[in-house]
Amino acid sequence: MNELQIELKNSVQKFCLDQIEPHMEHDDSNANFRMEIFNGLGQMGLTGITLPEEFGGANLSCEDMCVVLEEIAKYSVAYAVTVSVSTMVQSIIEKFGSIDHKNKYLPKLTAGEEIGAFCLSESHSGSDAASLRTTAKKVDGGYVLNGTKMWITSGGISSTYIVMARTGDAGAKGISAFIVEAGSEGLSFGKKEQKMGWKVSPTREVIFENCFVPEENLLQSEGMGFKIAASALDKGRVTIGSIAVGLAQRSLDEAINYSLERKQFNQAIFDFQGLQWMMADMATDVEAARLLIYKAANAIDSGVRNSKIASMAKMRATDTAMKVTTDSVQIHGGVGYTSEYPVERYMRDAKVLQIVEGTNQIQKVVIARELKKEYSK
Ligand code: COS
Repeated sequence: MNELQIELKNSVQKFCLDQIEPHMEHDDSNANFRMEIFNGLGQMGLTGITLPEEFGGANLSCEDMCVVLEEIAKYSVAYAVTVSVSTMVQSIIEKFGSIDHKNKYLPKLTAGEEIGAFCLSESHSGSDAASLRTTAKKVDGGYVLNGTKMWITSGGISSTYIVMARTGDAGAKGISAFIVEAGSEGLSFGKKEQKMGWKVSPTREVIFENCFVPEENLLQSEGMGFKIAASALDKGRVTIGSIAVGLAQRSLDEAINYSLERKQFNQAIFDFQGLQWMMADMATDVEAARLLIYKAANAIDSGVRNSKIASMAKMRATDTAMKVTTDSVQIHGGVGYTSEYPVERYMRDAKVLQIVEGTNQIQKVVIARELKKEYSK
């Protein structure tokens, strides 16, 4: 880590210890999202880290963003994910939007006054994203959207929705991307999903019923929607991976600290070689996952398309989080399974990391396709 990253990490840690950690147990039980925490992260310049300064961003690298997200995730995966997805939305607007889009939407998003949401999945199109059925019919002056998006992170609390909808034929080339504002007529939200983890972050259906979207809210041109979504996911997968690294690191910290204190058979349980080997494996896996995330982040920072390394990093980091959080509960024994200790929450928060932004099985599809391309040249 460079000096700036160490400084960033320390200030994020202080904010999280003061503002987030004290609420986590209560808010997890009550599925309570606090907008003031997100606003606070915004005031620290953390909600638009990679965006240019002219739109209120911090103009930092993707690697810097990974350092920040890793640190937030040690205290709350939910707020880290809210920042990650909202920044993905900003990156889409910054890369594919017009100057008017950027001036209109970015400043409040980068400042953390508002949140952005990414709407791709539908009930029958999760992994097979190109089969989505939400339609955008061309009408005078714009498009009319109809359909339902599922499992949308920050649904209902976001101001700006990037929505992929079908303007053309079946398949990826018939999909377009739109900016839809909260409060648009015909936009509503389904029930909050009752989830295993990520309870603080609201996940909802986003419903479009004859929702009119002005023509200027089409991003790029008709048919570009799938490419816009896929390239955004290349970044989103890396940032999700960095959140997994933070969660895994925190779970490892908890396991080591507990095992140094807990005594059985007249010694700290850390001193049993069986547990030492577990913790050595956990520490090695976390370190390896972090290095892969940094490599993928560096590829983004150098502007090289990075689908293969992004998928590798997302898969390895999130599988590591699942394994390390599970082992941390195991090391804690009976109390680890109760809410007296936070490690049961960490294990619940880990699971969906293997599913969101493309399941880890889909990451293998992406990796294998890229390998085939490389080796067929
Ligand atoms: N960047 C830019 N363009 C990309 C791209 C990327 N990362 N990935 C694909 N594209 C382009 C392709 O080049 C292709 O364009 P051309 O036909 O002009 O070459 C187009 O997009 C369609 O791509 P492809 O043919 O690979 O589409 P598929 O339907 O075969 O994609 C997978 C299959 C599995 C890769 C895709 O559906 C996927 O990623 N699914 C998971 C979805 C997901 O992550 N959902 C989570 C939602 S957010 S929680």
